Amino acid sequence: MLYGLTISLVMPCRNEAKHLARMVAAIPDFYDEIICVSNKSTDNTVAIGRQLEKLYPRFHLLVDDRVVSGIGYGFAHMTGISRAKSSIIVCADSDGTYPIEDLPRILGIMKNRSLVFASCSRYPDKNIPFTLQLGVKVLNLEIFFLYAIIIHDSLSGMWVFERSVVPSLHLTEGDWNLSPQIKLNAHKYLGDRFGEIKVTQRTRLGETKQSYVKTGLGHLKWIFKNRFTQREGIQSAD
Ligand SMILES: Nc1nc2c(ncn2[C@@H]2O[C@H](COP(=O)(O)OP(=O)(O)OP(=O)(O)O)[C@@H](O)[C@H]2O)c(=O)[nH]1
Ligand SMILES: [Mg+2]
Repeated sequence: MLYGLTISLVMPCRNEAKHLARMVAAIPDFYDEIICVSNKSTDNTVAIGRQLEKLYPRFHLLVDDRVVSGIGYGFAHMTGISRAKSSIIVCADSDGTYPIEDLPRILGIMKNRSLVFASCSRYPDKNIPFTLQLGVKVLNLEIFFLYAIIIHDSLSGMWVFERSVVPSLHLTEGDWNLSPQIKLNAHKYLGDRFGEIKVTQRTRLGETKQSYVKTGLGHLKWIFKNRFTQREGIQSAD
């Protein structure tokens, strides 16, 4: 509970067993509910999640093994979001990269700017590798030319929003493309109640498994296609 608001944290999770316990132990008390959604984990993520459920009543481990071309990041988010009960939902990766402890500041800015959806932008940040920054910049530019939206971090994986706006987000993408979709739809359906707030990213816990070029090209294609064909509706595992 923060500023009189209940808070749910939703985290997609694949093969994060090595540091899940450490990460969950460090989550601030103001999160009333922590929902971790494993997708096709092949390590001990689910078993460790079950142990954590016994230790922490606010922690829930869900499993959603649906995938699109092997990826279930979007499905995991949609399932977690549809199960979240609090008035504020925070979505963030479970690899320790996003500053979830920064929520009091973020909510303060949202209140001042009358935002109901904030995407937490990692850019500009000179410490992030140049090639990654360049990839995100190309996608930001694509969004600018196709949608006339100025966005600094089209791929941020941390979003803070009121639960009441979930139906307006029209989430459908089961793979990585949920990330650009949530921002484009928030902008489309919420107008100036959508905004970006700068955060500072940390180094990932554990090794990266991301195929940056493949995922980036997938985003480039999806952002283009989405401009001309849009599907609507949230999909959950139920
Ligand atoms: N549920 C689910 N989670 C995933 C999947 N792939 C990755 N994740 C999780 O989603 C988050 C983002 O994935 P990452 O592998 O960190 O991808 P990234 O942030 O683009 O890349 P790096 O952090 O640089 O490795 C992490 O918390 C992963 O555990 C998936 O297919 N399904
Ligand atoms: Mg990551």
